[in-house]
Amino acid sequence: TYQPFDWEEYLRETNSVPAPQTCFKQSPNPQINEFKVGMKLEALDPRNVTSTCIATVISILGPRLRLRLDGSDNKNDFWRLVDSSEIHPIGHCEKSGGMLQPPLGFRMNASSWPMFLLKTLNGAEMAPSKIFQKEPTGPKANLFQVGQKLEAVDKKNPQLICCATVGAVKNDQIHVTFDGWRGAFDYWCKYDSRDIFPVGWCAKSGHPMQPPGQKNNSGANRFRFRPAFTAPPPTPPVSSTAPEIVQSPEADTSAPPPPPIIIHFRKNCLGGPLVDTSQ
Ligand code: MLZ
Repeated sequence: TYQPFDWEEYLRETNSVPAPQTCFKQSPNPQINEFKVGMKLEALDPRNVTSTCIATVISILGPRLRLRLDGSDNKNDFWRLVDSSEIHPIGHCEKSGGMLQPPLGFRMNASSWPMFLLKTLNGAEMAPSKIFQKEPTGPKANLFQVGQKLEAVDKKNPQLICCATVGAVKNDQIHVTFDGWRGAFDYWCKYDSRDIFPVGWCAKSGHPMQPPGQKNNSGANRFRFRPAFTAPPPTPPVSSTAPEIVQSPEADTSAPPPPPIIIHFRKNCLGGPLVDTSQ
């Protein structure tokens, strides 16, 4: 059985606080997902946002839809919330004076697009407009603070929503860092990104949540069990004697320094063919 992540315990362990709901462009109440696998809708092409394409629901996780553009391949699926402003019922584009476009990387000749579109929509199950939800209004300013916890989409594995921390705040952006993972997954996004959620969002909306990673070296696991105050690292001992002797990092600092090595030069001795005697 699926064990929901225990945020309360984790916040205690890490001595941290969640970013308040008011920071996010997310509905405070969970969105009901009435979409079904196979339904068709209109979606902006994520790789070319000026064009509206036909998309099919491939799978469903909580209030999120895994979408694939018709005529595209299966390597460019993307996820949208049921209250995304980037999805609409079929007919919306035409009503607003636009035309449905082939997706970037349309696998057929562009000239076959009109016929492809006709065949794609013929007899298709179209998502009814009543199941599309209105996008919430976001906050007017960046209210996030460094150290606050949140749940965030892993853009490299976009089906995953993971335990994260605000690592930095700059103007209208925040740096999303993933707890227990090396920086490779971290990213900057706008404060009103639809990919970030308040603590508890997954549990409320029936979406799985990824607990912190287990990586333990240097920067990783860096948000687990972080004490409230971290003492600065100890400074190396300062030697009062023999300032000329520089010790290697491995040297045992408790041992007395070795005696100096004395090298004698016999000035009038020819050193052999490899020794330059001109200096
Ligand atoms: N299987 C992947 C998942 C990484 C998920 C990280 N999320 C922040 C991996 O181990 O690389």
